[in-house]
Amino acid sequence: MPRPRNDTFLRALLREATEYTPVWLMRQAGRYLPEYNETRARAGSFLELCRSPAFATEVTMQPLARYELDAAILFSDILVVPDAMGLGLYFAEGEGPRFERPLREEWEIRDLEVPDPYVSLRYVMDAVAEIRRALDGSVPLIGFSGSPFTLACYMIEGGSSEDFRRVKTMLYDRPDLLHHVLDVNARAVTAYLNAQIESGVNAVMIFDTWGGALACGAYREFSLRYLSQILSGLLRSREGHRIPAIVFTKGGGNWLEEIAGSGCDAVGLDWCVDLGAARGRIGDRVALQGNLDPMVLLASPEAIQRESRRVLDSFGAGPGHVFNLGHGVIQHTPPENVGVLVRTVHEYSRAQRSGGG
Ligand code: 1CP
Repeated sequence: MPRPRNDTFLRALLREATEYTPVWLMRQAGRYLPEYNETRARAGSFLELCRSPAFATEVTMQPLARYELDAAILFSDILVVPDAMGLGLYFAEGEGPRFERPLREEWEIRDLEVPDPYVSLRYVMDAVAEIRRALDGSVPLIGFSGSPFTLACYMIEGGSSEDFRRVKTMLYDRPDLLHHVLDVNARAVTAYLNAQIESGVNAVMIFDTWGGALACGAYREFSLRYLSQILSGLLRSREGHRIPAIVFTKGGGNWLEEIAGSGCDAVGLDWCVDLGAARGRIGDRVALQGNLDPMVLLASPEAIQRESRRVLDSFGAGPGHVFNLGHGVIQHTPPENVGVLVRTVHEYSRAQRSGGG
């Protein structure tokens, strides 16, 4: 498998020089795109999109047909892993994800097993192979997983939560039990990401969306430790090419040095940190990905240009930046605004490199 023709994203993750700053967006395929909603209606449901390699390929490719994005991201969801562990994922209309069998009893936790990704998540590996064929060597494909802690939040709460009270009660009352869940999750995520790598993804990203909800010491013990465990077990190259790993802890601004020391190649940043300051703290060790506030995409083209230039100026000259939002594209985003953003990032970062920015 040769490297993609446009490998700007991969080079930036490895802190190599690039002609411009590469850009992709979390949730670049999703409900803000009318063609996504059309495919989803045809598929019948969101889970059918994920479970059918043909539909997953179709929606993965949709944002790439519209915008000059520098990477594709596998269309799936972090919650397919606990589903493969037998928890029974479903989406109640308008309610977000839920599990039929959340972890409530100690025996349910003791019974958890690491799923074989080639068996119960075969459809994801088939999607990876089919997306690679559709991409035809154009841009890199990003594989992903949730972090052990973020997955545990959904597995223990039974769905989305505002306060994480069940998982936090377990953390303080029965840390041994939570550690058991996290260890199983870490082994499951390692096997799952390695299977994605063997199936053809060019980079991987771990979404630690709820790590930032933890108290300071608890973050180290219950999230970061398991991120490091995964990173030490990942296949880091395929056919002589490094497979970079990105860690994104939303709300992790306090712990950037420690995240950078977890063994990852790049750190994802939400919009609460100053990119230039983050670079000063860790940018000589890892690449940085982020960090525009997703709400900027609801504003005028002028505001989008101004705010995306501000992010590029904040990073400044030199390699090691992948432009992204600080979290996913929201549903209410006008699709043409994403085009404004992608064009601005490409044009302005080229000009920056030639001294005109
Ligand atoms: O109704 C629909 O069509 C479903 C909306 C949707 C989409 C488009 C969900 C349900 N998941 C996804 C896709 C998805 N999820 C991707 C696709 C690739 C991309 O284009 O980026 C990715 C990477 C995810 C990852 C994901 N799922 C995360 C981590 C990233 C993040 O956004 O923080 C989390 C927390 C989830 C859980 C989840 N799945 C779906 C929703 C609405 C949620 C969040 C629920 C909550 O707020 O707790």
